Amino acid sequence: MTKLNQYKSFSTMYNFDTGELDPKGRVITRKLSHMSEMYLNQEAAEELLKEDPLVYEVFNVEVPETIAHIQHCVTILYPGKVGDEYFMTKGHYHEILDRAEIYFCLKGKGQLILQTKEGDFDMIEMIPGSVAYVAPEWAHRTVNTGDEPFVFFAAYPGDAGHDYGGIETEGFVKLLMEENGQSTLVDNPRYQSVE
Ligand code: PAN
Ligand code: ZN
Repeated sequence: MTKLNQYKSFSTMYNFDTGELDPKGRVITRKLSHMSEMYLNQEAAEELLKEDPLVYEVFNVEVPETIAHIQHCVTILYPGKVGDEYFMTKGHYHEILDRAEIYFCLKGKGQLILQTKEGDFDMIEMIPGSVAYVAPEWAHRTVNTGDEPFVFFAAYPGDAGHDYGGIETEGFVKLLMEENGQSTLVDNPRYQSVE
């Protein structure tokens, strides 16, 4: 007699026009008011808060948060700037630090910003087709450097979790700003080592 497996396989539909998943799953909606203090130019942030634009949405397929499973989701990061700083995700370390992740860019363009607690920094360009590997122990944030939504699919171990802690208050070691029409990395004056 065959024993029934406790797990069930399934699929979700990615919509190439809207960038959304169907079913949408657990949706995270981040407006500027959820993260306005993370941008360098606080005067520009205050001004933009009157409209409180949608910065990004995440459509999370719901699977158990255990190592047996693989979390997967799509993020739509909208175009825009706060002062000269591009719209970005909050960014995080994984709660279980040594959990890696894969990002696959589907639409638009941006940069994947990476750093470690030891102070290493890295940046990977994301265009449709780019498959980026976020190695274990690296914090990661995406930035939309284009003028259309930047959409990417992500997959990571089920138990990884998210640690926004130090990044929420100090940010990343460098910021991506637009200077003379070019995206330029600048030192983040608010950053101190998270040690
Ligand atoms: C991604 C991110 C998503 C939103 O799915 O969670 O793009 O970014 P923040 O979580 O930094 O707000 C991921 O890296 N998951 O692990
Ligand atoms: Zn992650």
